[in-house]
Amino acid sequence: MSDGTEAESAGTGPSGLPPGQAVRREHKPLHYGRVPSFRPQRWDFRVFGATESLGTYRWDWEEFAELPRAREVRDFHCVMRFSVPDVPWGGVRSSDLVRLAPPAPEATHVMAWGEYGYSANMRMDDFLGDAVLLATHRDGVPLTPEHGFPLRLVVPHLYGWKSVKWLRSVEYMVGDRRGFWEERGYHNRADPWSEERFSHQEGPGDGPPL
Ligand SMILES: Nc1nc2c(c(=O)[nH]1)N[C@H]1C(S)=C(S)[C@@H](COP(=O)(O)O)O[C@H]1N2
Ligand SMILES: [Mo]
Repeated sequence: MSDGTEAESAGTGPSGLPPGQAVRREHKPLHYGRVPSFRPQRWDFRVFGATESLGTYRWDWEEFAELPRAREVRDFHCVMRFSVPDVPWGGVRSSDLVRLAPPAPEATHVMAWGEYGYSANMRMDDFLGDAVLLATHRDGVPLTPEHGFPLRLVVPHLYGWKSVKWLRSVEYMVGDRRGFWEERGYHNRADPWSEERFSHQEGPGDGPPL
């Protein structure tokens, strides 16, 4: 019984969300462990590992604030089956960071490190995705502590656990290694459009052996 409107495409929700996701407008903070306190004198952000120079890059809070800034509005998809539509983020583009801290040609993946050792791995091309930000702002104001103040990664095209809150460093890697949730049963890549939720769904070559 067609009313002339387009049928939903298979596996995709009516709102254009990835399959298996429902809208939740309120961005309820979700994380493992406690919210760290920010001490600007002690805070730094580092890029290390397989850099082109083999050296480590470091910015203190004042220096980080001088980096070029950008904005992106993107849906945010958590593996717990909710999506927050149209989240406005502000911060530094991963592509600008990589320009300032060039990786060695052999670097294929990155590990994003948060406070307390939380981590998430991703391919270099996912890290360099066009809307990926090292975000300091949400809705035009600084992040709240629960949402990652002073700095978080936002990788909107992958499930939310890759968007590391309280980001402190990025490690360039030659080859892949699993991060915190990727070692604990979650999918190595985490593409929500393919519902890459769990590690048991991985095919050969999707990630390092568990
Ligand atoms: N450091 C850290 N970052 C984290 C998490 C965490 O437990 N620790 N949880 C992730 C998960 S599962 C999601 S869905 C998002 C939630 O972001 P929000 O709290 O801003 O909604 O943060 C991600 N980043
Ligand atoms: Mo999540």
